[in-house]
Amino acid sequence: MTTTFTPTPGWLEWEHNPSTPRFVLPPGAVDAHCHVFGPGEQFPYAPERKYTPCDASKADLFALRDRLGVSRNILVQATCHGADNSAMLDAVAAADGRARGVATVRPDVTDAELQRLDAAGVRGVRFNFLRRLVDASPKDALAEVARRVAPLGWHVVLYFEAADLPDLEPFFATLPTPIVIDHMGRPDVTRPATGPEFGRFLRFVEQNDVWVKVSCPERLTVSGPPARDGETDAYRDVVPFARRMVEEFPDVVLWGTDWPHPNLTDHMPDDGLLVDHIPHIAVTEDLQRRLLVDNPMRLYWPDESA
Ligand code: 0GY
Repeated sequence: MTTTFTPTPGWLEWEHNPSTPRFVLPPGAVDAHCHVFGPGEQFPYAPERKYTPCDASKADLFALRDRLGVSRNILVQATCHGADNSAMLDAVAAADGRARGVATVRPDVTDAELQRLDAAGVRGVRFNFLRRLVDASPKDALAEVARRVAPLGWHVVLYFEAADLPDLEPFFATLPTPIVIDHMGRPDVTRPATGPEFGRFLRFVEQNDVWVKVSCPERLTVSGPPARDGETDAYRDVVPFARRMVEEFPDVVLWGTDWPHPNLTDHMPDDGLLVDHIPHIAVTEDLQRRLLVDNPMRLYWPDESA
């Protein structure tokens, strides 16, 4: 018997007809943060989930990839699938070597399972600290997961909000793996990009083995999305943060769409316009190549990296 899932009320469906970007991505560009959701009938959502998404299949993802001119994807396990990585692994397997995965595992995961995930293309685990998405995991359980995956050469992807960084920073600094931070640590973009809060984040990046995704302007913006013509306003309040990150840390920044954009109720971004945001934050071809190709290749496909 299959189960039918009804998306959480108020949930916006992802954009099925994104504009074709004006900005042409360089050959080999990697979307380093995206998800697949279900389909629920084939890959049921986790009983402990905090939301039920609209289905977003691997075929939908690959269609978007080709529409945007992306070459490769990093599929990040979303909380609605809990620690059942099957939908993500199914998509990575279907991508013909053009995708890698970031999984969720529990501390009691077996070595055999970790080996299986590694062989399937997983290169990291994700720790999520957003209270609206997950119940808090004890730090010692997370530390145990990090200890278990470190020998595989994996990294830990961290999702947290800027206000929580002071509390979490001592724990992050103990992790024995490289760290990848989602969405620039979710800064409050009503504060200055030159102010002490973002400064603290930049210091943390400087002092640790950290990579940063300059992703999700659509989640961070307060001024709102660009007009459909893309030129009028490229998420302008987010630009100073992302641009500072890209210019001060050109060798550890990554970019991603965050498709299919879970948990958005105000506006659903046009993924074509998210691509058009890139030249506003990485203003030279050299910075664009590092952000979109060189850095993600070094992290996820080191054997093929130039
Ligand atoms: C994201 C976004 C979110 C959700 C998840 O794992 C998840 O459920 O990541 C969010 O609601 O902010 O950026 O991937």
